[in-house]
This record gives sequence, structure tokens and C-alpha cells, in this order.
Amino acid sequence: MSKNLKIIESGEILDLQARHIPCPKSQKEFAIDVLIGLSHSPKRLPCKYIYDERGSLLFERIIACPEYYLTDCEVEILRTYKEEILSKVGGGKINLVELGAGSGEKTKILLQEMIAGNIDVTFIPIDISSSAIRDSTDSLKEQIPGIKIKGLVSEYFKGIRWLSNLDRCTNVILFLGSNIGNFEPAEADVFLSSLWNACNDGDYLFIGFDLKKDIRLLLNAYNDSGGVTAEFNLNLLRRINNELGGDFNLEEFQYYSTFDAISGAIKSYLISQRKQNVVIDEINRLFFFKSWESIHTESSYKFLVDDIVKLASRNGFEIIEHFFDSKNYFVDSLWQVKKE
Ligand code: AVJ
Repeated sequence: MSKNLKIIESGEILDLQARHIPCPKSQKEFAIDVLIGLSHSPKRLPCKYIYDERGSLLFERIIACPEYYLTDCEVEILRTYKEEILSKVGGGKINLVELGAGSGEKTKILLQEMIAGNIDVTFIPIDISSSAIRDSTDSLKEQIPGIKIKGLVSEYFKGIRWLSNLDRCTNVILFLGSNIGNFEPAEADVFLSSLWNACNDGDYLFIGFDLKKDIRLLLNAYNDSGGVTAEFNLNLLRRINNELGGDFNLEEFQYYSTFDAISGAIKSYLISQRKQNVVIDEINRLFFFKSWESIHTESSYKFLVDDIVKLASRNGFEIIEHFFDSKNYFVDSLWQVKKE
């Protein structure tokens, strides 16, 4: 770790993932995860692989769908409570760290408020995708002149640990958009306790949760009338075709998503509409699909406030405040790391 320590200048991007070998490590991981997922019964694929360049653009289009209420709610929360949120985290030197940087639109609301309030802030987007970091860094530098940005291309925890070795700032970590909902419950605990370990006492986590609500609203959000969410999920198979030499016929797979009331999650699937074989060259495998056999592609967990309270306390965080939108569809919760 300490060998990696190097002060990065504002505007510079440090790539902790850089490898000087022709076959990137990430490509091998993709192949292995596809092999494991399609060999599993029932078949499954990790949703993180939806997000190549095309997948990220499709997600931007989902955000623009009228049925997908999550982003609008969170933007409303940030616009309404930005001053209150910032008054809670105090006025010292702050690292605003964003996990899974996205387009930076929501973060911009907080950053502009901090800069207007003369808070000494450095924005640190952390993402394993260097193109995502490059894009959000470039657009924010353009939109907020004089902003200090240090992009970190790294796995989340490696990046945060690197930060806490670096300086004595308060870290305010953003994990927005109900991205936490993509983890299975046991994985969410591993994620939060690892985050706690990487943080210093007194650091903050500002984390978004989509709340349980009328099931019709939930179902509509994942079944938009324009079929964008279907395309988004199918992008997984397209990526396997393009990057791993797969021969999935996308027309033969139907997107289906449903609310599982027992686990409390929207579960999304790609379903083989007929009996077929799929060859994936890069992993030297042929996969057999029965007719109507499913591949689980994504879980999007929905929460009760009570679930959130337990999640925080179980993993060593103290809840400072919940910020709700006016419809009570979504909550951004401000937590503080307690180590003493
Ligand atoms: C970005 C993970 C929060 O689960 O709602 C949107 C992704 N999937 N539509 C979600 C997604 C289908 C989204 N998250």
C-alpha cells in the first residue's frame, strides 16, 4: 500500500488499477464470472457487467424514463436539504468521495453549495472504470471552475484506505442512487463493514435507499414502456458476445422483472424463449438452455426505515439524519463512522 502513496495534484487522475500487461485483469475477471454464473443453477450473471460504455448510456436513458422515479426523488432531496446536510458535516477540510461516480449531476448540487459556502473541499470520485472517472472529472472541471478534483481509478476500499493514509481531512462518502440495493443482504453487510474499516472515526457516509412502496410503482419503474430497461439487461448478453466471443441470439431472450415480496427486491431476469445452446469461445464452453430457463441478472432491494436503522447499527455507523423526498419514495441517510 505505502509504495503506492503519491500525492496527486488537483485535476490529476491516479490509476491504482493500472497493469502493464496486454490482457487486462478486468477482462479475465469478466470471463471467470460469466463461467461461474452460467454454470450455476439457477443461472445468473453479475449486474455490474451491464455497465460498459453502452450500458452506462442506457442507464442514463433509464433515468430519463418517467416511470423511473428514483433519480428525481434523490435530486429533490439534494436540492431541498443541501444546506442542512452540509451543516451536519461541519466546516473543516473535506474530501467528498463518491463511490461509483456516474455522470456527476447529483454530486454537482452538493459541490456547488460547498464552494459557495467557502468550504475547503476536494472531490474524489472513485470508480474501477477509468472512462467513468475521466468523463465526470472533465465535465465537473468545466462546470465548476476552480474545483479541486482528484479522480481515483481503484476498487472502492483500496481507494478509501489509500485516502485515509494520505491526509487528515474528514471524508464524506457518497453512495447514491440506491446502488446499495444491488447487493444481496449478506453482501451489503460485507460492503458496509469493509467501508467502516477503511474509514476514520468521525467520517461520514451519505447513502441512498429506495423505499418500499405500492408494488405497481415498483414494477413500472423496472418495466418502462419504451423497453429501455429490457435493452439495458440484454446488454449483458451483447457484451458477452462482443468481448468473450459468445453467440447469444438476443431476440431469443425475454426480459422479465418482478417484485419478490418475501426478500423485498425487484428481481430481473433474461429468459430463454426456447431450448438452445450458446457457445462462448473465450471460456471454451457450451451452455445448454431449456425452454423458459432464466438467467438472474439483477436484484434491486427496497427498504423500510427500520431495515436501514438495523443496517447502520449492525455495521458500526450512527445515524445522524434521514432526508426524505416529498412523496416518501426515497431516503438519503447521513451516517457517521463510530470507532471509539
Ligand atoms: C443503479 C442499481 C440503483 O437497481 O434501480 C435501473 C439500476 N436497473 N433499472 C436500480 C437499474 C434497472 C439501478 N441502480
